[in-house]
Amino acid sequence: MRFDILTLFPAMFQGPLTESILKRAQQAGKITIHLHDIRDWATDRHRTVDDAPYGGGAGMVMKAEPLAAAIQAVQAADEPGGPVVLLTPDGELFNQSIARELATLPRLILVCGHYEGIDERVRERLIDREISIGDYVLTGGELAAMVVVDAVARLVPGVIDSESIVEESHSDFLLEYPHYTRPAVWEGLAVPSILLSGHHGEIARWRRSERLRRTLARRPDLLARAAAAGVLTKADLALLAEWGWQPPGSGWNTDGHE
Ligand code: 4G0
Repeated sequence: MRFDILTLFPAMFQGPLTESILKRAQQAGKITIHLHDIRDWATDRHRTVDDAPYGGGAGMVMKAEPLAAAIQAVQAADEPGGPVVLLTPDGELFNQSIARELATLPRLILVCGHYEGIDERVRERLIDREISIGDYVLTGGELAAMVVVDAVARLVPGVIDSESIVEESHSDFLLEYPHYTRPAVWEGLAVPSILLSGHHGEIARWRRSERLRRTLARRPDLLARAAAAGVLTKADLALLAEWGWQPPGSGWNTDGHE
């Protein structure tokens, strides 16, 4: 898969993209990441990329011409084309299912906005999709683009061990069970004895109940989705009922009224 990143600060990407798994994936030819400095498409002496907003107000807006020229040049530079995605707090909330969808594409073109955003006409004409990594504002789209590249790249076949992808948190709405490695006792804290027992059936049941316990405590919203998706077994539901949890919206009102 090919990633193109349009940014005013290409140097910000040295680090996250040149270390560890993303580095290996690039060396192995599973992914390529192409950085493009939007300022290279500015035409005036000062290489201007932003300007004051029409109508007044705080901050600056990314100018249409350099940004549009950059997007069009990068899109045309190679086959196949790919969707042009703007990272913005106004976008659709990024999640694992969007990451899976994007990982099926041959190419993704990511645009990192700065200042108060980009000229609306570029958004209208050239942006295919707008993604937000969460409900907070960053100084630019770069960190958001890195998050998207990382989450998508690891799903590209051959980038990481495929077993870790199926088993991971969020693929089946339950949080992960707790993990332990040696030593068996650290600072007086023992590893749960079941994990040292060698009883594989009991270990699997313990891990399942820990996943349910954690999801109930931290993300009851996910538990409701797991129930709705039908991924909870009778044993799961019995355990959850012991803890006082009932699938929401399952119908009967038990408060004695209506
Ligand atoms: C475009 C993404 C880009 C518009 C980018 C800001 C947070 C995210 C930027 C704006 C970003 C995110 C309208 C402020 C750059 N901040 N949550 N900052 N506006 O994904």
